[in-house]
Amino acid sequence: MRQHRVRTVRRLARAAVAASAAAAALTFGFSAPSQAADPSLREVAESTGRFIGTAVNDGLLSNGTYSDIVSTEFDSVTAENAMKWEAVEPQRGQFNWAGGDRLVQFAQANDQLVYGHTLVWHSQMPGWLQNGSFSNSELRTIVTDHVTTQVSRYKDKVQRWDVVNEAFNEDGSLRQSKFYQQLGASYIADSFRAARAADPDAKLFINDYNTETANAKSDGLYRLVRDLKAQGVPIDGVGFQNHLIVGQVNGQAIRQNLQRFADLGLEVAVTELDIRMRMPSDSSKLQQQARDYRAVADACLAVSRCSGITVWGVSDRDSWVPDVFDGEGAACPWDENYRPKPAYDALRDAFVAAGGDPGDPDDPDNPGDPDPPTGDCSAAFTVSNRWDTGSVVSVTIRTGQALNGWRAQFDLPAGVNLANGWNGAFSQSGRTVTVSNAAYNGTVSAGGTISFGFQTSGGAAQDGTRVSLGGQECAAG
Ligand code: 9MR
Repeated sequence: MRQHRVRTVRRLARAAVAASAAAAALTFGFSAPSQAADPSLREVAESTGRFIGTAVNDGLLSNGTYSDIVSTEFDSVTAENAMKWEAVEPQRGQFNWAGGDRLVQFAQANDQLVYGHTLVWHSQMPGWLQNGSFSNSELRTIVTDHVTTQVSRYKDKVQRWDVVNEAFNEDGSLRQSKFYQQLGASYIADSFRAARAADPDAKLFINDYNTETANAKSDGLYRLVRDLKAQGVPIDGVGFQNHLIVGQVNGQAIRQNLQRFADLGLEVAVTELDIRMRMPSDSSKLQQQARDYRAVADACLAVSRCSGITVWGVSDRDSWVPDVFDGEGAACPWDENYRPKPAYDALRDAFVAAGGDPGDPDDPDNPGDPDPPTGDCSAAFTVSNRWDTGSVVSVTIRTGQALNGWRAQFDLPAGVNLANGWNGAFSQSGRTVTVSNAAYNGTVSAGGTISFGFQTSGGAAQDGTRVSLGGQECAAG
């Protein structure tokens, strides 16, 4: 977002980070983080039309230093554990939404997207499911009911879901999970269909690890998603976890692999990035780690359908790595004392190099991009969810002529502000909101559609608001 208001708010927020970090240092006995750079990661990412996210550990949100970094540096959050099946449905049919709801509220308060993780996964299943014995048809109903209930709960609040997680063996065959053993591969298509029915606007992903480059496992994943698409199964994207090792990152191979999935017409995303090293860390390992982070970020940014990057944890203090890999750690962009590491700078540099420096919007030398031309258009502006102080809107524009880059505009009611948006780069000036294409959805064929969505704060948007495309008002439609 380019508007001055947002930047000012964020500058103030960063000052608050420094202040509360100093307070936290007294409380927790570690030193205050050095001031993170300005503009923040989320600002440079938003200017490229991509998101930058982090896994969030629910228990740490009450730590001011932690939550300040999450809110000021990231525009997307993923629940590290709170939305997993064992957390959400600990007893059959009894749901515990506390952790997930907290994260969604945090995201709404901080203008962030939510990446939902994860609906159907062989790991972290509740005991009743793991150990229970069910007929095939009962198990199918259990799976689709769970997907339906959870996606419905967070309809219009979670923009992307890892519907199926880690379905593959290393050799590219499907993992012998309880789901696969009883239901065969059909559990995957059924899960996606249930998710689409519950929230038609959420982007539906399949997510896995060790699939970052071309290998037997990613080949198996490729064949599956190609076939799902061919069968009309509602899948939108593929998540690549990217739990990597310092010194073993091949950016070019990652880019090529992202591109082959993108060429199937799918969104791709880096969903769980961390890059671990053998401990103790030293400055040469940290420098290599920074180069490796940069390589992954550059790979995503080189692929127009790569919508964003999520890191798996803010700081080395919070990471899952040391618990699982003996003698390894220091995998995150912030260190144990919440100080940004060279890896943090590398991520920022990657977005800036991809055109992500928002610059100063008050600078007359920074006029923004010219309006691309458009022909006739019709637009549906639909408020899909509203509450006292906000709303969720989805906009679909049909264009009469082929576009290579687009810019849409509309007005919000007085006092209503744009909070966050997806599938476009958003800015607000007065009541007017301008949305231009993200890197991955600028090309639209004649008769094709543009879809984006956003949340408001301060009040609700109005159903049926008129939209213009390239300066021409679109018909209602
Ligand atoms: O980071 C998560 C850790 O706290 C949990 O104990 C663990 C349980 O399996 O899951 C970790 O997150 C995993 C993610 O959900 C799926 N991909 C691999 C991640 C790291 O194990």
